Amino acid sequence: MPGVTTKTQRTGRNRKRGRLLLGACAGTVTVVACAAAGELVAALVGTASPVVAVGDAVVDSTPQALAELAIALFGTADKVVLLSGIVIVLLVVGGVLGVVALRRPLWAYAGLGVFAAAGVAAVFIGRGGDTRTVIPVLAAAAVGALCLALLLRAVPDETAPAGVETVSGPGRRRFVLTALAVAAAAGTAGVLSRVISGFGAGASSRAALVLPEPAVPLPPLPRGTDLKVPGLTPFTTPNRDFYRIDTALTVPRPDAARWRLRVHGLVDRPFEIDMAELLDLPLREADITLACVSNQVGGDLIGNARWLGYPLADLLRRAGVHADADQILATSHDGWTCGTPTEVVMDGRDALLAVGMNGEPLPHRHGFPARTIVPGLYGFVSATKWITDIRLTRFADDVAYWAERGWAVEAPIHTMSRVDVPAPLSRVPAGEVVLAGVAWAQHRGVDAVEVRVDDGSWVTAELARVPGIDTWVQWVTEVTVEPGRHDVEVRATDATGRVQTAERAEPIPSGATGRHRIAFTAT
Ligand SMILES: Nc1nc2c(c(=O)[nH]1)N[C@H]1C(S)=C(S)[C@@H](COP(=O)(O)O)O[C@H]1N2
Ligand SMILES: [Mo]
Repeated sequence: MPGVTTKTQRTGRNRKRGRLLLGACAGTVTVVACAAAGELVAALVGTASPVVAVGDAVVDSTPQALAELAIALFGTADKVVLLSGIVIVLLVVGGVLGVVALRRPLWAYAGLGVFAAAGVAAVFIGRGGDTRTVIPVLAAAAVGALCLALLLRAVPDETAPAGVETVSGPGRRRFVLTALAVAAAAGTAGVLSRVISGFGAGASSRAALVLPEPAVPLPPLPRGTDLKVPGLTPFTTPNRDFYRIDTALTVPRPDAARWRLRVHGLVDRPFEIDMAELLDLPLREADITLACVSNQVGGDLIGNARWLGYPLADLLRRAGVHADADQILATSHDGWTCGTPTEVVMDGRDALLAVGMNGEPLPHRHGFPARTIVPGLYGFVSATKWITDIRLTRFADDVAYWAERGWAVEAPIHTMSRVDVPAPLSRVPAGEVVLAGVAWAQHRGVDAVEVRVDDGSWVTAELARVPGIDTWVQWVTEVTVEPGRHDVEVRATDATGRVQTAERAEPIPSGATGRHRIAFTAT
């Protein structure tokens, strides 16, 4: 009868809807179990988890424009956003698979198979190419199939007479209990995987690592490197505040005891060195400010630390570099690559294979157990974290990770300055106002910093002391301003006499240029 719904029809429809819901639930719980199993097995095997493997593949094959958009939108939270996106997609796809499974279980299992195949493909697309990652992928798929079978069996039968096995009766209870049990098992596996990777060999080997005294120590920082102006960036960036940029979705934690660095390629005497041997070498300290090429004018992807390490030049001399090897191609534990001009590393500057940062072993986020650091070059062409391999080659023959994606091959850090005080858009009392900030021109040194208010005349700021030419320098000055809104602009002059350009350039391909300008209100 059109327009009229009978009671039986209604219960039938409700029951159907309830079943669909249970199916979707079975699918999502299955996916959660898959992911958890993947995490756990990955932690046990010591490889990337399937979700991270897929994320790596996405990162590595994302077109440059999209990657930039993601960074512009989410900044350093881009990793979290990407991983959350993957998880959401997985949950939705799981729900759909679950619904499909009610009618066509085989299709759902085939869907799981497609998942597994995509995971395996991701392992081979992503950098690193640690084929052992296939193990957690397959384990996840197997656990998924098992859980799906379990959950499907618990979904009450559609054809059962009402009151016996209905979706609202004991049948549903059985399903809910099964789903809860699977979810609890997944939760336990997830927590366990965190515990295992957290207390894994990498973590304990960092705790156990004792840095030797430097053979060539630096004196303490000269008095007056830090002007201690409130709101001004400290001269030394504490490790926990140091910016982190890398393509790794989860922080690699290589085991220092098993770490080896191979030096090979266009050299006379290729060799390998392990951590014990490296720590036995005469290490030196260097104050170096590291900056990211993606840093915008006024941005904070820059930090300064006292590094402890062995001169890269000495390491290369030990290998005997061929005259035509113009590129040092470094590779990290997770397969990222970095190309540095050989000439720059050999020119006498403090280019280091670093093991220490501000008096402690490198934090995992900053490349434990060893990384390179080259004063004067942006990080993407010089500062390989979790380094495992150095191959001498030629720029004509090998292209590093970011160069392949449109970034520059050679990338010296631009002369740059930033206003920290007053904070942009802040309110300060009118009259005498303190202006302060930092300026940098690594390996050239900053000779002068000038500021001007409201496009007036340039005022020379006072510079703090610095231990050398490889760090940033704090600057400070005082101006008198009327109540109202004001602009502050800053420019640095480096020791080669070059004044920081006003010409605006985007970070890609070789670093942003232009001058930092902030506005504040005097009241
Ligand atoms: N293994 C690895 N090392 C890496 C990167 C990376 O993606 N992977 N990124 C580089 C970039 S772009 C920068 S700016 C510096 C940042 O070092 P930090 O995270 O210790 O500040 O690391 C460099 N070393
Ligand atoms: Mo960077």
